[in-house]
Formats: sequence, structure tokens, C-alpha cells
Amino acid sequence: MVAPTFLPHDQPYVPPETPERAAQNLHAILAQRRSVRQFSDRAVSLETMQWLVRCACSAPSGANKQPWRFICVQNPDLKRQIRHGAEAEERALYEHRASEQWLKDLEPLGTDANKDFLEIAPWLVVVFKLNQTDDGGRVYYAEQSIGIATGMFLAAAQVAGLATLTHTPSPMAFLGPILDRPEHEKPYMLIPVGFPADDCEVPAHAVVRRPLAESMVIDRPKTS
Ligand code: IYR
Repeated sequence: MVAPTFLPHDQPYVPPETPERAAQNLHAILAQRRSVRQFSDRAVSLETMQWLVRCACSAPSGANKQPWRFICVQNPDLKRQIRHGAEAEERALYEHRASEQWLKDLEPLGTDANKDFLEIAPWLVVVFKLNQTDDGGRVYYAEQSIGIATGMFLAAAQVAGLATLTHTPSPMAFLGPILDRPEHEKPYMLIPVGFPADDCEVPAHAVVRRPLAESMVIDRPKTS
């Protein structure tokens, strides 16, 4: 038995404005995030990446097991190998794996199997989910924990003025061997990080969000 110890939570974060304004101000930043597929090769400092990963790792996790690893790739040869692995899976997806419906749903995005951005973006962050702790212990709610951490990484990059893409070439098993990851780490998401190219374009349709009332329900819906 480990006896719990507690500290006073006597300095909770207090925003300099009201909760309404604080949340609205963050929304004004987050709502400008776009998934980018045309990156500039402009450098992003290692220090920036360290802060982004610190932001991600501030996420809550089941029993504080922190079941994640953020592999930050800048080496051109590793990026080339990742691009080739991803493009092989994407070719299979576009040529035969994806259903007609899926291909139709992708049409507005204008995507294809070419993933040249994987070599152009200055950093590729490969998020791995830990199926156990490094010393063989159990992890809990790993899917939720890593989803939260990844979301916080994306938000931090946006706040830092950096573009990201949530890229999931599927299956992603090729990433472990390229990056020499151990068996208990499973690839979760591939996130290019950088600045948008000067001539970057983004799909027009994806900026539209459903009205709030379709995403947010207060208490029970009214029965008529
Ligand atoms: N992984 C492919 C296909 C793709 C799938 C979904 I769902 C998207 O939202 C976008 C793309 C690709 O990256 O091209």
C-alpha cells in the first residue's frame, strides 16, 4: 500500500479576464487552425518542439501512467524513409483498400497518395502509444490519454503559430522499425509540424463547423 499524500491546490490558474472572455480568446486562436498539406521548409527550433511536447505531456492520463512517446524526427534520411513507407500504404488505400464511399468522402479534400510534405516539413512528430510502462507495468485508458495529449500538442502548435496535419497512413506499423521503437510502443499518429508554404491552399469546405446546438446539448432534449 502506498499512502496518498496531498498538497494544497491553493494557486489555481486565474485568467486575467472573465472565464467567458478567456475561453472566447482561446477559441479565436484555435478556430484558425487548418490542417495543412503544403509546408514550407522554414526551420522550427528544437526549443519550440520541446515546449510543444511539454504542453502535450501536461495532459492528464489514467493513473498518471503517461502512456505516450513523442518521437520528433528532423533527420532527412528518416523523413525520406517515413515518406516512402507512408506513400506505399496510401497507394494501397487509394487503389484498392478504401471503399467507394470513403473515396467519395475524401473528394473535397483533394488528397492523393503523394505525401511530399513528409520530406518538406522541418519536423515529423510520430506519436506512439505505450501498451505498458517502460518497466512493464500496466497503463489505463491509454486511448483516451493519448488522444488528450495529442490534442493538446495540436493546440500548442496552433498557439505557437505553427501548422500541423493529423496524418494517419494506415496501417502505421512501418513506423516502429524505421524509428527503432520497442514492441510495447504502437504508432498512433504522424504529425508534420512547420510553417505553411507561401502558396499553401486548404480545402474550402473544412472551415465550416456545425451550428453549436448540433454539437452541444444542455440537459435533456425537449420532447414535444
Ligand atoms: N490517409 C489518407 C486518406 C485520408 C483519410 C481521411 I478519414 C482524411 O480525413 C484525409 C485523408 C491520406 O492522408 O491521404
